[in-house]
Amino acid sequence: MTVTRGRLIVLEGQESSGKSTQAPRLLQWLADHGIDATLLREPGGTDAGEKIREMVLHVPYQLTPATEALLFMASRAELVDRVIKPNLREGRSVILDRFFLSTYAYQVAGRGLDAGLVASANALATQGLVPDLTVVLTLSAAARRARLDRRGGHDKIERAGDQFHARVDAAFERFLDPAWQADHPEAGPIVGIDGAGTEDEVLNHMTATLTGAWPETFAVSSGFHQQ
Ligand code: T5A
Repeated sequence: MTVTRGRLIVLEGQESSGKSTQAPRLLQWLADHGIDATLLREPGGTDAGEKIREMVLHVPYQLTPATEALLFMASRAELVDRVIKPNLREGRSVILDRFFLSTYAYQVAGRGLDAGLVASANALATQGLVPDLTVVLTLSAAARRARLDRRGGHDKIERAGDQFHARVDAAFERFLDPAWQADHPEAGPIVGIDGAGTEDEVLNHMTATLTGAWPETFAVSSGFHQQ
């Protein structure tokens, strides 16, 4: 029996844009359409990845930008090889809360690392795995700050300052440009969705985007088809 490869759907965007709120809702929506999927997040998802997550987000000492980038990519290499690729091969789709666009946004645009060097290191981590679709949730800086303040408990990157986050915002906006996507085939198709609505509104936009991307899948509700 031929097993159809699952699809990799990535959620991206700034802190508090709503990724972790929407990811389980999207997982449920896929299940309601008969699609077997699993939810993963970066950094993390493996034993090594969880240790790296603690180190990169919560230790009190400073890391150099290169160390920070390499740690995110080391967690990614573990997750891609040990978890994501096996799931996709077995026909299970993966919803991934952050992937390498985060490294491009935070470590390249935010911290100022060289884009080409980071892309090369990232290629080692991803082993050529291209997302089938990336959804970038967008949210204004003011709305983001209000959500972060309501929630409290900021990690190291959330505390990085307004100018840093403005560069990250600009990067996520740039990723939506078709010309940028044409120059970055490793990223696959990327769409932006306004994260400012209610949780239901945002989910509806996301599911409409998936239905638009794969009408044959959701028309018959029978699982993803190989293209
Ligand atoms: N990072 C990560 C890098 O620098 N480089 C990398 O390569 C990678 C992979 C990860 C950090 O690491 C950085 C980026 C991050 O700074 P994290 O905690 O795993 O940190 O991820 P974050 O994305 O930062 O998690 P957040 O929780 O901050 O953001 P989310 O998941 O986008 O937001 P969410 O869903 O948790 O919502 C935040 C708050 O808003 C509310 C929620 O209830 C919550 O309180 N909310 C809404 N309120 C009103 N209306 C809605 N529609 C709402 N949706 C959510």
